[in-house]
Amino acid sequence: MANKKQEKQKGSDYTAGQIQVLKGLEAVRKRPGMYIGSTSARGLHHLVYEVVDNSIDEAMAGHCSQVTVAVHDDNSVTVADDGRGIPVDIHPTEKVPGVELAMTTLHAGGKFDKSTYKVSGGLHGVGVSVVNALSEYLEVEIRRGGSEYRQRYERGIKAIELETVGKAKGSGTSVTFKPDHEIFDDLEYSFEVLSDRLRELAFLNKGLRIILEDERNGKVREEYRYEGGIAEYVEFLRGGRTALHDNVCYFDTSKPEAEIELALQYDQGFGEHTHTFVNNINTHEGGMHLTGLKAAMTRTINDYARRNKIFKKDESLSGEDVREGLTCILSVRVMEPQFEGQTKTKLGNSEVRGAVEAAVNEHLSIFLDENPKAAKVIIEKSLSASRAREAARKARDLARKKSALEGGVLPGKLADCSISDPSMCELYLVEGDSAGGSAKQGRDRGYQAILPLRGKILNVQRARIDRTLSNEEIRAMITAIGTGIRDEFDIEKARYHKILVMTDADVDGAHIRTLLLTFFFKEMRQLIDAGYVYIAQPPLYRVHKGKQDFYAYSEREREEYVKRLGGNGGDTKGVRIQRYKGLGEMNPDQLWKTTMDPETRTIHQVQFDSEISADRLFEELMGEEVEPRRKFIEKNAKYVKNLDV
Ligand code: 0RA
Repeated sequence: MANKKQEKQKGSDYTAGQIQVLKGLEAVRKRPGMYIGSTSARGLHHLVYEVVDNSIDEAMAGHCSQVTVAVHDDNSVTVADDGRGIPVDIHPTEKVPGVELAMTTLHAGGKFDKSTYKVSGGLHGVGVSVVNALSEYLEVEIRRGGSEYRQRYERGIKAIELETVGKAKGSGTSVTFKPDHEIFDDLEYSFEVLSDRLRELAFLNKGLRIILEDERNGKVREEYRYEGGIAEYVEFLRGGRTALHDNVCYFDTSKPEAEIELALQYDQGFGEHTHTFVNNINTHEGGMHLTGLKAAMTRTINDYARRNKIFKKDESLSGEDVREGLTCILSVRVMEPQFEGQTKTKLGNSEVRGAVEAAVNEHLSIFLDENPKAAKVIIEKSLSASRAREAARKARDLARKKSALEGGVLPGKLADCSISDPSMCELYLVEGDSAGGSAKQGRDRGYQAILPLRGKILNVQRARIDRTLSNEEIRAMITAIGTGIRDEFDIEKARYHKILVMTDADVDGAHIRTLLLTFFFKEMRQLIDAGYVYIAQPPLYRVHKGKQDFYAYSEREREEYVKRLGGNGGDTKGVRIQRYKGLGEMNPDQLWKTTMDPETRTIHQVQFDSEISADRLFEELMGEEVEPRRKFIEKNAKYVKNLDV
């Protein structure tokens, strides 16, 4: 009935309600960044998460056991679940089917059901209507009450009324959409990026089966389902690091303020890998739940050690001490989360702090009591961390005194630039003294500084802070950059707003590049977040004939240039190809043209899709295990692909 009536409504016959809808979705199309963050690859992937979130909400409410995400040949995506199906009955006041409200009204997500935790309504949580507005088309299929229904939209505007397709068994929702090329710069979905997030969602929602199908070039299908939930996530994230105790400390408890789930395990490494989630959203900036967790861990471990007379008289452990070598996931579910902070990933609900603190106090102390062997190694580990930290503090004080005496001089190897405005200045970190020499000659000394780095810098992933700071190459880098590291880091003190890593295009170069990025990631994260860190890509080949000279950055480019100069395949017709094995093979002029001149160079800004995948990647590349490092080139190729240009 209602549907028939709407079919006739055209032009000036629109009702006030529909005009509102059109205005709402038009606003989304005008300023998509406001709703999904950006229209780059990140925003594109966000569309999938937005739809998946709705299915996850259905799963969290206990009505859905499986979610399938399929990427089709044309980069359209289907998200299907076996939930209750979006309601199709006519809404009493809005006079349209429930599904139509969901597809056309901003923030309609939580309208139906207020008593459950919602992913949607969280971080971006703008609802599926935004996906609808930003898609060339969107089709929704619903199985519910014995029938199958269907509706279609084009750029947010209804193209086919809700219709009954036929009979159906069971229930569920399937949404297929094709991101609009008028909106997005890049329409290509990344299997890696999708699989990382979907796997994470499967870990966070114990028992939920999530399937990812990629129908593009050769079929790929992955299935994620973890009965152990975040306890399995912790083992997964620990990867190759050697555990200090076999069983993961895990608990799941429900309090009035929040549902709290925690998993943790210690390893022989020196890093801390704690990740916190609120309603499945990674709270990168931490917040109240993290504060509660840290307080409880420090207190419980100290209490246990004191009670069991493990300390020598006035020993005690700091928060940092008890978190060395820790892999930890804290996942909380909160009814009405308040997200704060720059990226809205900091939990503001103060009542959650106490709830988490009490739960962790209780359950961690039970774990320690029940696992005295684990308790003993954890405390020994923390005590050794405490001693190392004390040694590092002494070393730092000494270094500070020394540098005060020297008047904070810049490293001798640095060829600084003459301009002093950091926003105009660039620092090239160059592999090797000989390439460093060429770079010094070839550069524009006005705004380009060169710091040659000799040999391999220390692997910071495996070293403690005291050893990191005793490495000369690293100290030179820190002084040249000017920001300091860790807690003392101050972005305002950056002496350059572009820091470019320039290494050879070979395995060693890739290794050094990864070492440097690991260092930035571990010790100067904000430098990456600020967008100051770049990779300079040197050419792989010079293709020339007579006076014509080209530089190729890939095999494909090389072939293109060879063709352009009239050569092909075996017959090169006087076209000469030089393969560059290292930066040192280029003269200063060539180095300038190919890798340093802003007009012609190729540089990639370093960005991470997700903190967790970056953390895992560095661990794989730089951690204890040898095997992953043998596969270095493969992995590294994948890594560079993940960089946003
Ligand atoms: C609100 C109410 C009901 C289902 C849903 C939302 C729902 C939405 C989506 C979006 C994707 N998959 C979904 N599955 C379910 C049903 C309420 C009822 O049946 O009583």
